[in-house]
Amino acid sequence: MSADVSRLDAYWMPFTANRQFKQAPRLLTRADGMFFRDDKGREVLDGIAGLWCVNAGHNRPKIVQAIQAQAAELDFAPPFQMAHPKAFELAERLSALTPAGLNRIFFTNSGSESVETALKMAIAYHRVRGEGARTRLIGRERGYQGVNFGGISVGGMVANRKMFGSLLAGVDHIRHTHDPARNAFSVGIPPHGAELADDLERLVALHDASTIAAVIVEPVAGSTGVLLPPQGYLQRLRDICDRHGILLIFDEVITGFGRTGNPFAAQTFGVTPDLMTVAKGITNGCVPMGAVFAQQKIHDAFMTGPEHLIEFFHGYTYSAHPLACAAGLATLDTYADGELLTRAARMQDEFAKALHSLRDEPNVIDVRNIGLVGGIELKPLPGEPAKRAFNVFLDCWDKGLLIRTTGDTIALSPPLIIETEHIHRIIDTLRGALRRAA
Ligand code: PXG
Ligand code: PLP
Repeated sequence: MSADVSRLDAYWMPFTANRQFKQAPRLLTRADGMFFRDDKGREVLDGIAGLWCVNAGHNRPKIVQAIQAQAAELDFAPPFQMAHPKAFELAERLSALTPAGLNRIFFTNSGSESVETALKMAIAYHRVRGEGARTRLIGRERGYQGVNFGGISVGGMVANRKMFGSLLAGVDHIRHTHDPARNAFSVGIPPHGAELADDLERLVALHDASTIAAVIVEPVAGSTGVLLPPQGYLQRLRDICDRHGILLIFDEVITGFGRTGNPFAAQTFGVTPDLMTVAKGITNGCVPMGAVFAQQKIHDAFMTGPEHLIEFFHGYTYSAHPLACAAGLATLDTYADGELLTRAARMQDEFAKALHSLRDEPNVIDVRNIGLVGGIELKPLPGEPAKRAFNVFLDCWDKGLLIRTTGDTIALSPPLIIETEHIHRIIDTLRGALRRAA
């Protein structure tokens, strides 16, 4: 396609440097397995599973066929006071994969919607139990909970918050866990910082537990630069929540569906939340869908009052959309066929070794890894934060590799079908780009 600006004007692109992009558009036109193709027919290795979502790789036949067949059979079914069979089937299948007790599934269409849903569920849960004063929501600095108002309020990425006014009232944040002074170049889970969870006790002392509904954290923070929880940190958060009757929400939009070596990071870390938000890998990124997994006790608390009345005044036109449910079922089949939800555990040592081989390349100040997630933090160019990493991104694209950058951290999250040859190709390409960016 030609870079005719008149054809590029109308599309206001999300989270994109629009003017820079439109001068030299990067257009993807096909995908299969580990690879994209661009509009010039070049092969581009997908180092980030699309956007942390195409966990089984691209163009998987079962998923493609399921979507095609569903579109011809039932295009839409209203989700309020009505349903279609695959919504129940998918919820049952998912509830068999989730950590203990998270067996009530509420469908949404994105991670952002899942977060809004979980926050509302938490506040309403306390209210239906007669603890209506518990309305405060606690997030974490450097957290990413999507882009809607609840999510940016509990989130902790400054650029995503500062333009948008006063946000939700009654929100506070615990400290983030990024501590390169003590943990730089840790292989896997960093050793130092479990005590950072005690920051929640500080907020309990300030606000009183009786005003706090929930705490939401990503088990591993993705968007903000692959920040891992220190050893013992998540368990400590769980214990503090239990002590004070606060619900613990894990935002597993990125970590869900195999990224850390188990179906969910809650299983990898052995800590079970009260609510879990997911999206992305639930349909292998093929049809927009998200979900909230709730402990049965939370669901059951709503099931009171006259039976003909709606219990939870919340839902989306496209909740449990037939195309998404069909894609979700075929995605779970595809994950099962390839044992993909535990494959990251089998690949992580090899992946970690390759990643950490970059530690002595120019300007690398930290390397972080878990499962099939990697973070490579670079020293910023003086006075130009994020530019060095963006230059590496552009260089990799030029050499046929798609990576993701956030600030000066490079994030890798390849499809879980990755093989040794792809790992080498990713690392070799990155190594060259890091040297050229020096
Ligand atoms: N929570 C978490 C933890 C996420 O990672 C969302 C919520 C929002 O999901 P939706 O589907 O509304 O985008 C996310 C999304 C990146 C990147 O490059 C990460 C996300 C989205 C876009 C880019 O790190 N995560
Ligand atoms: N705005 C208007 C005017 C609507 O009628 C609706 C849904 O009916 C919405 C927003 C919400 O849309 P959705 O259910 O797709 O989130």
